[in-house]
Amino acid sequence: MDSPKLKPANIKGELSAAGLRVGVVQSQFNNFITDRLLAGALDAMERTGAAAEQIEVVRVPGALELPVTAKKLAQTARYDSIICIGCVLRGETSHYDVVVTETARGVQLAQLETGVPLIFCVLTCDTLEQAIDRAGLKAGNKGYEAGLGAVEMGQLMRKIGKIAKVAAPMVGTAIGGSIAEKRDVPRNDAKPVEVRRGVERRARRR
Ligand code: INI
Repeated sequence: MDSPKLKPANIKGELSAAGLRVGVVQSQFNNFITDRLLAGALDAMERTGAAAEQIEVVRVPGALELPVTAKKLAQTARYDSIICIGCVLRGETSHYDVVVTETARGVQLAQLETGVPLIFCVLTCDTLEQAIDRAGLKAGNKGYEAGLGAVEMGQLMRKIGKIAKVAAPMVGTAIGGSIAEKRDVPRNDAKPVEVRRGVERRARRR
């Protein structure tokens, strides 16, 4: 296969916390684990340049309370991204499955509804040992990964937001220059339908 000559715009969020505001929702259930996940997330954000004033931590009783709280925070438009921290450990009954499924579903729904990235940092483990391994031992610290994810997604959303402000629908303006100009693609200057209707109404009145 020939190596392609296409050089598409490469849009990525930088791993720099500059200018970001990040919310963290921490579940208190199994806080022996979630405290370590929180520490990992804060460590990652500190290493990417965040100051304490840029981060707010909200505590909730258990994983099931993460979605509604993260959604409420997202709706304030105060945060570029929000980390949801929890730890669900399998017990003897099917309760585990309910908590895991509904928490994941709720967080996913909330981020789609609000458009604010909600970083899912909820460990779902069969044993405490598995959770410990993922909260700073053998398997790293998933909180640290979540902290990096929150910074990267926060910056990415800002970038996409800036592009959207100057871009026409369909063919947009990429960072550092216009894709339309570079590729000789006609710029789409179409106004949204509502705007066009307004213009037509005003024209008829004249
Ligand atoms: N919440 C957790 O965060 N982890 C668990 O392991 C867990 N278990 O096993 O029950 C858990 N349950 C509580 C749940 O999240 C709610 O807080 C509770 O049901 C009240 O709504």
